[in-house]
Amino acid sequence: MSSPRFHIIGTAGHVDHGKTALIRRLTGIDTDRLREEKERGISIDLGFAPLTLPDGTVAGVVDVPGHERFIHNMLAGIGGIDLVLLVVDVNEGVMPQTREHLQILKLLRIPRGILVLTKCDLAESDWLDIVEEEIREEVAGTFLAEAPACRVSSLTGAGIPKLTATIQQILQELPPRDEDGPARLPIDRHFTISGFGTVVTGTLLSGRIKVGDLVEVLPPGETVRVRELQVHGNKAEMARAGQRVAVNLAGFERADLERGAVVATPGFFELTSRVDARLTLLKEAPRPLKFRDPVHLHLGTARATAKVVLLDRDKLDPGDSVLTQIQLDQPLVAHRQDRFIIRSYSPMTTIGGGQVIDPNPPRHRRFRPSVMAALGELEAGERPFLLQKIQELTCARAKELEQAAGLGRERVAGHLDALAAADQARRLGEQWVTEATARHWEHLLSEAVDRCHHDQPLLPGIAHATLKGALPAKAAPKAFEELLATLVAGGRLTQRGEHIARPDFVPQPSSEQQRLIEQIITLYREAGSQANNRNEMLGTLTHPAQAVDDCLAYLFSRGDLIRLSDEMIFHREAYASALNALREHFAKQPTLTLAEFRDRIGSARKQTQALLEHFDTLKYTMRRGDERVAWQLPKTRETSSE
Ligand SMILES: Nc1nc2c(ncn2[C@@H]2O[C@H](COP(=O)(O)OP(=O)(O)OP(=O)(O)O)[C@@H](O)[C@H]2O)c(=O)[nH]1
Ligand SMILES: [Mg+2]
Repeated sequence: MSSPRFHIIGTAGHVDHGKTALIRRLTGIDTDRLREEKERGISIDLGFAPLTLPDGTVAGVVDVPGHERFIHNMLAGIGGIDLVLLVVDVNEGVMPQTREHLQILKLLRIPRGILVLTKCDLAESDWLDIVEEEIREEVAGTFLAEAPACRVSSLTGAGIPKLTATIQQILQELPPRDEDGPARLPIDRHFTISGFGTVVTGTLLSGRIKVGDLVEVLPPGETVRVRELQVHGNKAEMARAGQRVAVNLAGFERADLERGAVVATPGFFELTSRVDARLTLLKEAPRPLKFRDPVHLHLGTARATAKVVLLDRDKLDPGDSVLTQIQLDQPLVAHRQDRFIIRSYSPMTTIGGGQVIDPNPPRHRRFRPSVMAALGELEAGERPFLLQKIQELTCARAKELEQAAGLGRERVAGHLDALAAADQARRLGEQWVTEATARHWEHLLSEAVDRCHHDQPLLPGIAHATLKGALPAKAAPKAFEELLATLVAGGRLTQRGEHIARPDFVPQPSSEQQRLIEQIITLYREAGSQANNRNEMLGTLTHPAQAVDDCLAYLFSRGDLIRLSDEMIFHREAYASALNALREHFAKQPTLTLAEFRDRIGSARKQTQALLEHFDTLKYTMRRGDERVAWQLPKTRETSSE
C-alpha cells in the first residue's frame, strides 16, 4: 500500500462570492470564527478546516478572505497550498479580487486548481454557461486554463459530491511532499497559555515533526521542545509534510512571536534581511518600479516592508522581469526557490512577485555585468548555485551549503560529488572549495616551501606548523593535511620528518657557512660526552646568532648533531655511544640510575640528565622514581643519517 499523502486546499476569489459557505458545506466547519467576521458577514482572517474525502484521506483546507483590505491575510494562507478552489459567484462573475487572486496564484506557482461557480441556485443554466465562458477567458493561458469547472450551491448542496470527487481526483495526481527534507512550518496562528507554553499552527511544508523533537523558532531563533502535536485537530505523535499542524512548544512564551515566524529543524534555516531574486512586475502594475522603491513583500506567512534594489537598470517597466536584490526591513526566513509576492504602498495592490534564488547573498554593486552573469548562473541551476556559494564562502561545509541551497542533504551530496567528478569543486576534509581555490592553495603551499628553501637554504625544508600558516585562516587543519597529502602523493613536495621540502631540494651551505659548520662540528666532536651548555660551547664564535642557528638546524637535520634540549647538544658519535651504553646496561640490568649512567658514559651529571630526559621523551626509557627502566629501546645500533 502506498503511504497516504497529505495535501492542502485553498480558496480564492472576490469578497462575498461564497468561499466560506462552500467550505462549511464541504467540511461542516464555519471558518469565520471571529465575532467581527460574523457581525460583518465577511471573512477577515484565515480559516482552517479538515476535509475528509470519499477515500478516507484528510486534506487541510485554508479559507481566505476576499476583501481587498485583507489581502495580506489571504497571502499568508495561500503560499503552501497544492490545490486552489477559485470561487466565482455566478451572479457577479469575474470581479477585481478574482483577478488579483488569480495573479497571486500564478506568481506563487500554485500547481492545480478547480473553477468553482457558486450560488448556482440563484441562476438559470444558460446564464451559468455565460459566466463559465467568462471565467475561462480570464484564466486562459494560466495554470487554470485546463482546470475542471464545478457548479455548486452551498445552500442546496447541489454539485458538492461532484466537486468532492474532483478534489480527490486531483489530489491523487499530485506528487507527495518532501517528507525527508528539513521540517518547515510557517506559523499562521499562535497563542500562549501561561505556564503551558505556546501553541503555533501552520501547514507543515516539508519534513516531519515528532513529539519530543527539538525545533527552532525563527525569529527569534530559539530552540524548543515539541511537547504536544495536533494534526487536523486530533492529538498525534507525528506530523508529516502537507498536514495542518498545531504544535505545543514547551516553555516557550514570547509576547513578540508573530505570524510569519517559522518552526523548523534546528540549524537549517536562517533569518535573512536580503535576498537575490527573480522579480516580475505585472503588466497590470500601475507604474514602473524604480530603484529602491519601497514595497510590501509577502513570503510564506511572513510579510515585511522591503526595497527593491534594481541592479542593472533604474526602473522596471510593467510586464518586465529582472534579477534583483531585495532588502528587507525586518528579517524573515527565506529559502532558495521560495516564491513571494510584492505589493505597492499606495494604492495597496499586488504588483508582482518572484522567486528567491539566493536567500543570503552579499551586497552587490550595481551595473556590473559580472554580478548579473553570476546571478543568471545561480538562477539556472542548483549545481552552479552550490559552486557559486562555495566560492563566495571560500570554503564551505556541506551543512552550510544545505542551508544556503534549501536542498536536502542527499541532494546536496549528489551535486557535490558531481562537481568533484567534473573537477569543479574539491573536498578537503570537512570543507568544500572550488577547484580554483584548491589549486590556489596548493600554489600557496608550494610557494611557501620554495620561499623557505630560498631564504633558509640550510634548512631541510619548511616546518609543518609554519607551512600551515601559508593557508588562509579559513582553511581547517584537515584541509591543510589533505592538500599536503595530495602534493606529496603527486611528487610535488616531500615530507622529511617535521619538514616539508621540494623532492629535489638538497640543503647547500655556502663556503662561508661550510667553514662555520666545520667549526661547530669540531667543537662538539672534541667535546664528546663532555659537551657543555650551548653558550659555553658556541659563545666564542663571532658569527651572528642567526648564522649559528641556521648551521645548527642544518646539522640537526643531517643527524650530525643531536639536540637533547635547548641547551644541550651532542655530537652524533657521543650520542651513539651513549645510546649504546644504555642498551648494554639494560641487557644486563633491569634498572638504571643517573649516577650509574654518568659513570658508564664518563660524563657529568648535567649532560647525563639531559641525555636521559631525551631518552625518556623518545620513550626509550621510563622514569620510575630515581631509577629508569627500559621501555621501547631500539634494538639495533643507531646508524648515523649519512
Ligand atoms: N443562495 C446562495 N447563497 C450563498 C451561497 N454561497 C454563499 N452564499 C451567501 O453569500 C454570502 C457570502 O458568502 P461567504 O461564504 O461568506 O462569502 P466569502 O467568499 O467567504 O466572503 P469573504 O470571505 O468575505 O470574501 C453569504 O450570505 C452566504 O450565505 C450559495 O451557494 N447560494
Ligand atoms: Mg469568507
